[in-house]
Amino acid sequence: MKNVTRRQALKSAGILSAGFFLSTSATRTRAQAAAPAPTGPHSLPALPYDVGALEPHFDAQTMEIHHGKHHAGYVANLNKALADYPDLQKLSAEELCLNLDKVPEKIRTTVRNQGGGHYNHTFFWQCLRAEGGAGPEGAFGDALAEIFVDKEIGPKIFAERALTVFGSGWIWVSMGKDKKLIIETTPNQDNPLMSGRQPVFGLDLWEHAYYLKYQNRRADYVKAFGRVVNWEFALARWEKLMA
Ligand code: MN3
Repeated sequence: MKNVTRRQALKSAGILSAGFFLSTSATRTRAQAAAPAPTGPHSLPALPYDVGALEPHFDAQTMEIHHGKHHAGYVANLNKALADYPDLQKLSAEELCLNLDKVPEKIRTTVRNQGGGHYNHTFFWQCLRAEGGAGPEGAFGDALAEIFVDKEIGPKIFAERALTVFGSGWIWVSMGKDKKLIIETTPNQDNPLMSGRQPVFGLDLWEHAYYLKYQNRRADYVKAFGRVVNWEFALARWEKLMA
């Protein structure tokens, strides 16, 4: 009964009319005129926690701007870039990152930057958690220890590598086809997917991710990250990739 009512409501609102499903640019223009919010295949996912949940390590204002403005901007610009490419609109941000060579040259750089930005931030929010706790034990802990030297994420190689990124970029722990973990850095909004690897967790090193609270002190920001790593998420990623 509920479904029928909902269907009738949608029908009377014109949403179920045949024209709505036509992906012509005329239809899209009308839809945009009716709703100025970013439309398109990609949408901004909600943060999996409150903007203030990671205080005092990551401050609420930074999280709010980072998610609500920066990430939202990547989503809006990605949708804009894909407006005339209905086939590409069917691909997820991950699929776009994995298939950049199939994206027409005209929009390839934009899709790389904006699609990468959308994928990276969606991934990054999941890498964070209030009171992330101690690093993982077991086989994942051992695999990490090999690249971190010890299980502390803050002081060793990860942090040193994070400081070597010049300009804007990311640092990742990622897995190649050989199932080995590596630490890698990427410029701009590039990510491991674009080089045939899968991210296990990552850290945004753009100044917009930390400047309000830490100004130029990137090392302090990386150290703070060590307190809010969502190790459950990282472990789940690792287990899935190892399977
Ligand atoms: Mn960012």
